Amino acid sequence: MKKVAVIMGSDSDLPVVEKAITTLGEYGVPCEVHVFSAHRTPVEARDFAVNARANGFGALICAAGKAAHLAGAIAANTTLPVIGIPVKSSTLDGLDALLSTVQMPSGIPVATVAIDGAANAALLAVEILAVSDDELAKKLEDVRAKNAESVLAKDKAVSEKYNK
Ligand code: RP5
Repeated sequence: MKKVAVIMGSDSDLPVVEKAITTLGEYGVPCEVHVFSAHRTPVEARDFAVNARANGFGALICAAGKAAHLAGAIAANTTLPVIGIPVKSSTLDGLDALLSTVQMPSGIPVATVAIDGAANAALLAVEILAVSDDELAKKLEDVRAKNAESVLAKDKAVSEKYNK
């Protein structure tokens, strides 16, 4: 199976990013975790992106806050799918990171999830790998079905209380 990289701009992003790591683990997807910064370690970030396909990665998750250029800088150096997590680490509550991550110029896409949306970033990476992995696709379907059951149970409880 291809690996997923989980890259963050600073170790201060780890509390948000951990949800992506645990979610990938729940699906049995191997991942590598790194701290690379588009601004503080641009050479290492570039080198990782350039070599990622040859190193067995199938998708790259990039989390950063403030003037969040990490996902874009990684995407500029690979044709692997890049998923950006804007991190709420600033006085602007993550809106700065959201706009920096999502507003990519044509030709260099970054699939941007919600501010602090680490779980969805991991699920999107799993979905990308599942395009060519039927077992993984089945796991995704099973979890969706289980989640739907839990919401239906909540509907039942609320209906019983209020719809008499
Ligand atoms: C960004 O600046 C990082 O991704 C982090 O969200 C934010 C603050 O970084 P630190 O100053 O805590 O290292 O580059």
